[in-house]
Amino acid sequence: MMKRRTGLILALDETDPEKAIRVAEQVKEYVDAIKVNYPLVLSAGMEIVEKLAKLAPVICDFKVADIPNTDRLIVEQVKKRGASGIIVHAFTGSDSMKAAVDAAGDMDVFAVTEMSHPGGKEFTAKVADELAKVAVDSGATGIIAPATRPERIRHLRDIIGDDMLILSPGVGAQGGSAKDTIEAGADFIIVGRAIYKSENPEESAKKIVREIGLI
Ligand code: OMP
Repeated sequence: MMKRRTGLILALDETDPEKAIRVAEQVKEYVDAIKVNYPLVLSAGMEIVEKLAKLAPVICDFKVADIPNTDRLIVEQVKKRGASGIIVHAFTGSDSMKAAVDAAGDMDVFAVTEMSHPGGKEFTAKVADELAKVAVDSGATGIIAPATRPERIRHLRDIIGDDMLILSPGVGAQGGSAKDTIEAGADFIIVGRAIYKSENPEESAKKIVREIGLI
C-alpha cells in the first residue's frame, strides 16, 4: 500500500514530455507519488511511466472501465511498466473491479467513486455509495473522492472505513482546498495544474505540502 509522507500526489497532465520530466524532478521530494493520465502517455508513450518511476511511485490514471478480461489485460500492461498503482472505474461492476484487483497483485488499485467536476453530480454522485461498497468488496486499496465536496469525502469514509485510502483530486484549479480535504478524511490530495502550470512548481508544491501539514 502507498506510503504517506507529504500527502501530496502530483497529477502530471503536462503534454510536453521534456517539461513533464523537468516538473517531476523539481517536485519529487514533495510528492508521495506521480499520477499519469492519458494526456501525457498519448504524447510521450508508455516509456514515460518507466522514466517517472525512477523519480517517484507512479499511479497510472487510466480510469479502466471495461469487461473483466479487458481490465485484466490493461492492468497487466501497466504493471509491466513499473507502475505502483492504477485507477479503475467502479461503475463497471464488481466482476470487473475484482478482475483488476486480482491482476494487480501487489500494485495498488484505486476505484473512482463520485467525480470532482460539476458533471460528477449528474450521475456518479447518485451511485457513489454503492461504488464505494464495490471498492471495499473487491479488495481495492482505496477510492478516489472529490476535494471539491469535502462533506462527500466524510460520508464515503464512513462507508469504506479506516483501512482503505482516499485520494482526492480537485484542489487548486477546481476550487478545493488542501486543508479542508485532509480534514474531511482524505489521505492524499491529487494536484495538477496548480503545480505543473505554476511559474515555480517546486514552490507551489512546497506550499501545498505545508498546508497539508504532515511534515
Ligand atoms: P487538476 O484539476 O489540474 O488539479 O487535475 C486533477 C487531476 O485529477 C486530473 O488528472 C484529473 O483527471 C484527475 N481527477 C479529477 O480531477 N477528478 C476526478 O473525479 C477523478 C480524477 C482522477 O481519477 O484522478
